[in-house]
Amino acid sequence: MSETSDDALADIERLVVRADDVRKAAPSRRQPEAAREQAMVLLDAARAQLDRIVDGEVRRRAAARIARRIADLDLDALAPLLEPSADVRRAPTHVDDPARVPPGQHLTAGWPVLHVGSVPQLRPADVRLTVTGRVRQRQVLPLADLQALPHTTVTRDLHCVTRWARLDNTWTGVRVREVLDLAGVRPEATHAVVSGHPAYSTNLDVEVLRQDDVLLAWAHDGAPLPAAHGGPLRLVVPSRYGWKSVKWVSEIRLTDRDVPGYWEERGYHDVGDPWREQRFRGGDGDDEPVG
Ligand SMILES: Nc1nc2c(c(=O)[nH]1)N[C@H]1C(S)=C(S)[C@@H](COP(=O)(O)O)O[C@H]1N2
Ligand SMILES: [Mo]
Repeated sequence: MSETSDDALADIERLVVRADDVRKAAPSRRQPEAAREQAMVLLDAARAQLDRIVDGEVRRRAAARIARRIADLDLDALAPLLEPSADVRRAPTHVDDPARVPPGQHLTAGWPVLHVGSVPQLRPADVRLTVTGRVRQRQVLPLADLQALPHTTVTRDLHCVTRWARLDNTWTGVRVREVLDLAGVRPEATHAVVSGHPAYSTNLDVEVLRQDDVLLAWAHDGAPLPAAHGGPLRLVVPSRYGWKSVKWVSEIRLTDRDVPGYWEERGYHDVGDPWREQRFRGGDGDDEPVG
């Protein structure tokens, strides 16, 4: 490995260890919030070193080590959003069958709003979904055309990698499968990169996209999807962590290999199955030092 890469890994290791110390000490500080912010600054500094790592695999492993800590800090910061909110139905916070909740998830009554960047204000008339890449016939579908296809309604749980879960979300939309069939997926297409505003993307298996409950949704609990939650149109992939459910979805690009998206480039797992706790790369609880 190159010298810069080695230096970057050593810097990251040092910053991560300091961030862990600061976070551990936070509850006993007079201002726990300030301590957590300090930990976040250290982790941001660690993340800034990633570009210096030449090897893509090594970079993504190091990114994962940082990402799992940022996710934990995010959950602390999200606390107020986990409470019941005025604008949405209160979600159940206990279950009769504990096996219904994937490992490490905590039930929330409210519906947190989580995304990178700010909420794009899209008029329904401006929404287009492009289906492109390894397809026979590229499609550019206005929202009205999608809504003219057969509708499906499913009730599913939403699991965020930062450990909150919202049960019983009722989504209405069109199955992605329906749209893929319009475009005609070529046999060599194994994966897709799904993109959304502003400059967000994620990777998914074609097989997953074809599942019965994978929708392009425009309604939640019978009401139009609020802009903050991805309205007018979002992807919903119930079998994966929430980061795969792209809000303000704009494109599905079929590919003949797995191309990491926004968070996957930053250390999140390529698959992201909550039942297997595939939160970050390097997998299931594995957190080897990078340096
Ligand atoms: N376009 C876009 N979609 C996104 C994200 C994002 O940053 N940008 N964040 C994802 C994450 S991490 C989660 S948990 C869910 C959250 O959806 P919600 O804000 O409706 O709860 O949206 C996902 N979709
Ligand atoms: Mo998330």
